[in-house]
Amino acid sequence: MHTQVAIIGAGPAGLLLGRILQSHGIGTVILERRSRDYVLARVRAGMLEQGTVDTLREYGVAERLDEMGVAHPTMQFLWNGVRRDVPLEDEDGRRLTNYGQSYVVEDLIKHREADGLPIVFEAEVSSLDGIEDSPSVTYSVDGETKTLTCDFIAGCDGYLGVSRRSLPGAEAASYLKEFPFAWFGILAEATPNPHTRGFSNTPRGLAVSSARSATRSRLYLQVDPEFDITSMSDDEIWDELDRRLSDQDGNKVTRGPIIEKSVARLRAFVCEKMRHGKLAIAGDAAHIVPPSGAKGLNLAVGDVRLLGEAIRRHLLDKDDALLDDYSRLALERIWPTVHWSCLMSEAFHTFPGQTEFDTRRQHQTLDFWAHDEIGNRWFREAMLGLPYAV
Ligand code: RFL
Repeated sequence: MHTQVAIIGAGPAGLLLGRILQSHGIGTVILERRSRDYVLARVRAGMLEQGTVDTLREYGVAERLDEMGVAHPTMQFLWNGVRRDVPLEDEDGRRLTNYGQSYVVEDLIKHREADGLPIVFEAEVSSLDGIEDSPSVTYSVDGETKTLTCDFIAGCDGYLGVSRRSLPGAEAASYLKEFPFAWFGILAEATPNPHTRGFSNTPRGLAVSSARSATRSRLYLQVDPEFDITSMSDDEIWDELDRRLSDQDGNKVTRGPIIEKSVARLRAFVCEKMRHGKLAIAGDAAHIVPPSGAKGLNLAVGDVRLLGEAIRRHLLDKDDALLDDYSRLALERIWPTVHWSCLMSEAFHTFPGQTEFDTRRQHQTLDFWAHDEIGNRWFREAMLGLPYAV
């Protein structure tokens, strides 16, 4: 089989890149190691920057997002038991929107399938070859080994994928920071309580409460990296969320059936080499951020906007200038965003051995973002997202 662009991974990065290339008339095959059901059920991000919403609209995949997305004009911070509203909308009306990543993925898959374009599920890619001049991808499906030849490979296969490992020089250009905690996330059929939304800094650790839709809540607790997901009953989870999220007015989270639980280690990672020859990586394959900044999906969107245009010029105009500049331009958005996500983590979590002095410094940071004009402007700009290179 031959295609113009082989895309590895049917996460937001791979699926959106497929959609962007489709709009230029460029053929793609998406290879995804997981089943269709697994990909659709995977619960992750939920906070979309205005640029992400606009990009999904631009490529015609935002009908349901426009119907179901929940506007997020302010953000709530809770510390010392007091909840504060932090304005998030800017003068141009840019704001954040809550809409689950699983919905974004489902919208992209359904459009692709309706257009008759190929996604091969349960196709595990094992190696990439010929990336200097005549690329090919080896994968196995139904126990059979197959080869896909192509003009270009887009590695959108996440942090643990095969693409970055196949990119010469990537490892030497990679930087990793591990945080000493994890996030225990639950998804619940519970109408989000607007009075307990947001991020909470408490002596018991961080908690986060957000809306996935009008009837679904996504909540997180800071836990130890080795946390055992079976160690807390549902009632104990809700009690702990209430301890960390209740405020001066006694507002409590709305409870409901918990339909998903997961634990994620907090890491930050950047690979500065994002392209070699006819292989480029994008999204979590190239960088990951701690979820406290809510930036992973949004960064992936920025990457594939740029990469889609660079591949278009490479294949259709025979112009490699943008592709040659891909890593540099992408990193102009990536590093500040990774830095921001780390600052958010440092302001909200309880670190091992944390002293009262450290806690008071965290409160100073939160106070600056919430109440100081310059601090709030900085916070808003970071949360709303940096402009795109193209
Ligand atoms: P993905 O989504 O990991 O998709 C990669 C795909 O590649 C497939 N794959 C392979 N396929 C074939 N062959 C192989 N050898 C393969 N190896 C891997 C995988 O099965 C998968 O389907 O990466 P992508 O597309 O770059 O998207 C990145 C986002 O998923 C990620 O950054 C966000 O979920 C991060 N994130 C958040 N981002 C936000 O923008 N806003 C948020 O509010 C937000 N909250 C979060 C988050 C991530 C979290 N976790 C789970 C770490 C909250 C959490 C808890």
